[in-house]
Amino acid sequence: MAEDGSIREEARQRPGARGDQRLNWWRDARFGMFIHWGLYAIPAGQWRGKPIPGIGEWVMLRERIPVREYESLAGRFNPTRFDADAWVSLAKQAGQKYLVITAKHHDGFCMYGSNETEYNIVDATPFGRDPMKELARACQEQGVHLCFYYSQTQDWHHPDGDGNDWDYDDAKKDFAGYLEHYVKPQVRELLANYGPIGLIWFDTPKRISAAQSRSLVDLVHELQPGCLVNGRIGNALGDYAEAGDNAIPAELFDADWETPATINDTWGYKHDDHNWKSTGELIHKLVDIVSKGGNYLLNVGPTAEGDIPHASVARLKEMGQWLERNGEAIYGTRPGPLQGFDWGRTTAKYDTVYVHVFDWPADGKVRVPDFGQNVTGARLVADPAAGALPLTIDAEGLLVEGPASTPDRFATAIALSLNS
Ligand code: JFZ
Repeated sequence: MAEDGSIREEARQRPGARGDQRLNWWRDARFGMFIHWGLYAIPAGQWRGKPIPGIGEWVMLRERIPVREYESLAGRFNPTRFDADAWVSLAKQAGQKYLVITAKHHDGFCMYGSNETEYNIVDATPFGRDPMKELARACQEQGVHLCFYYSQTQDWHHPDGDGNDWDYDDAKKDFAGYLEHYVKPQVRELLANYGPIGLIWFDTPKRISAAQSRSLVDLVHELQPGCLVNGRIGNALGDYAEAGDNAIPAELFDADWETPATINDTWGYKHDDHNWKSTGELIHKLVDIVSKGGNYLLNVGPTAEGDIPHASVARLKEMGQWLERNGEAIYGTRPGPLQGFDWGRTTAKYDTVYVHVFDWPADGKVRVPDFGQNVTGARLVADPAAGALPLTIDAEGLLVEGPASTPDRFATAIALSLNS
């Protein structure tokens, strides 16, 4: 799964998903918000005063923290600054059309009110609220698709879940029983109690057989036919392929796929990870992914108080402002006809091809190689008032004359109208 080559293989095996109309909203969305939030936000990358390398939400496994000791974090979890409306509004402002949040990550702690275990945010924390209920309401109100991340194989808290071999004997685990009597009832809860769910994001499909993956996919579709399942349900099943974390395929990939990605280097909040990608890098990645037919699922890791780190907020808002100007060239688009050139990317929609220019030429003259279609006009997507741009066609292709000064410091989208 780690290399983009393997999502190709996985997608090749996935039966007929390409024509599935249930994915239409997701295909048009192109950009989503991932939220990794759980007890691991309290240690925030440190344990017993020592920094723990690696991704923050893995601290329990990394340090082989005994269940009884890790559990005690719940008694301290009180994110009073959590504000569902503000989180969903941030996603909106960022131009993200769906939101995927950790209902249960590998540490096994349920971030929603579950009847299957008391190890959940409502019953085990001083906070006592169900953030998923609040997010479900806010998402409904603001028109964002709510989706749940659910760790179906790894559960370091459950005696029969995968991953914890320091508290539990691996050889004695009843993984099938865990799936049947714990995972499935929890998936039922998530699909019964929070309204329409856009998709369930499963992860790390180790130990799970094809029959087991299939029965989970079937359960999701039976409970909510419109709810999608991501590729990490395992065994080349699910409705779309998942790339490796932060991995972007080198070339156009004609399938439904998504890249989950971090803004810094962790999913769960770590207070010493300040390795933030710049807004320009993030926008280029978004354009790159969309130009190759994928979706970008970009993560934030809120703190134990319930705040989304300011560095993330600032970048997301700038991305949203760029999308406010250039969204026409992103949402609802499909890969463009020109692939594999270094100064930009192309996307396409109906009778328009969008050329996203990363490096604006000093003289404002953009040369677009011929792509075999009849281009009748050019305009700047972000600046309709500028009108038609002078366009010349010769043997080499198109010459579009834009302004000499860079129109957009992140990327400039030029719309080329086609005569069809
Ligand atoms: C998984 C989780 O273990 C991690 O905590 C986080 O939730 C992330 C989104 O997903 O980590 C993975 C899963 C798959 C790959 C890499 C990390 N992969 O295929 O490259």
